[in-house]
Amino acid sequence: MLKIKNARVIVTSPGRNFVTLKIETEDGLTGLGDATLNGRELSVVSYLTEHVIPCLIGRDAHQIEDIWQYLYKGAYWRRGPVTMSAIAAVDMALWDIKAKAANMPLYQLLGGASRKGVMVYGHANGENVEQTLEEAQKYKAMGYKAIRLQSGVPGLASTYGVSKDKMFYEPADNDLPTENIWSTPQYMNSVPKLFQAARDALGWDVHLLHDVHHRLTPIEAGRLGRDLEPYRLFWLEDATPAENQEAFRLIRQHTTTPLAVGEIFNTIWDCKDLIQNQLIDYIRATVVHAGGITHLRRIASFADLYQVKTGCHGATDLSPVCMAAALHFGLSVPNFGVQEYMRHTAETDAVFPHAYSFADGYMHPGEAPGLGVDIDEGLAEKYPYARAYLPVNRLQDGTMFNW
Ligand code: EZ4
Ligand code: CO
Repeated sequence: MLKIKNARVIVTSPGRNFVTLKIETEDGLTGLGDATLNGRELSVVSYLTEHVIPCLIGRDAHQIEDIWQYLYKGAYWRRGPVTMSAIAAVDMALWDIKAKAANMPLYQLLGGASRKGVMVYGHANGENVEQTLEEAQKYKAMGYKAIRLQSGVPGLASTYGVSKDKMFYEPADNDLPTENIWSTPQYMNSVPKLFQAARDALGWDVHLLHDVHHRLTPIEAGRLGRDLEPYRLFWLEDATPAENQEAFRLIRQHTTTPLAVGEIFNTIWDCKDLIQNQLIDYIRATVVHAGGITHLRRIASFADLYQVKTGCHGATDLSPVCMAAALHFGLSVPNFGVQEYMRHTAETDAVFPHAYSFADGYMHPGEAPGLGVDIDEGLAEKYPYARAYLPVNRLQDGTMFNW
């Protein structure tokens, strides 16, 4: 028995907000879990502090599955991003503790390494095609095997995925939501040109990815996928919103461009139909927003039956704690596809010292026992929480749209 003595939530903002759960056992072992929900951070803090932590004290930290079921079934109110991020944080922290108790890096407890490293993709973005490809060349030079390309759309003042601060793209940028303006026809015209130029400039040896960020209807997405077929994308991400999983059937009927979706999914129920009907190729659910390592493994096992691979979300709003968890998961899971990797700022890396590393396009979680991530609480205190929102998006006539 590894009795849980204490648990508390640490909020810090070294350039952006992060919520971290720290669990301590009576034997002095500690575990960390990421609980960051971008733009809605304090709702998870409150869920953990007011409702979850009191139920954890005195429990056996070794009983990860039972505690997961207790928090999921015991709340009565199932699923949803706030609940599942809170459960994820507990789950991550408990796996961290169990692996430290075993004196092993977590991936060893998950079945051991299935590969040498975790292939990651970086984000190249620019105001126009030329700038985007210049950025992509930098990623290629750093050894990346896979690169996501997002470019400004001619005629639109701003576009999802394009920022000034290239390595640390940060969408949650304001004390109140920033407003963007969107035009689907202008976007649809610009993307194939970007990828044609990209193949000319970068060649065919590098995987290229693109994120539509939920902005097309299924039939528009079918058209874009078809237009992009000559450029052999690794994947087309979030082509249409997925509340209606059936929507992806229409896209599938029109294109062989591989499809990825799921960074906003919270449970296996959000992707069950997509997976069992083979409507997608990559599932992007990630540790922090999909109920932790325990639940993500369940999603991945189910996906494996249908040859759907993993492609975990890994933007800067997922803390280094989640990044480490994703790397242990990615190193061990049989149906690994790719891992998104947006680098954190130096300030964030200093608050969360970690064992994981990048080399030649691959990441490795390292050999430190547990997740291999710590939090420097003294340093964390120096960066107080600052409210920040993701942008919103309107059509040119003012109609509220998907961001
Ligand atoms: O908009 O992480 O693929 N990555 C993405 C990200 C998400 C943010 C939301 O918090 O789509 O940029
Ligand atoms: Co995305």
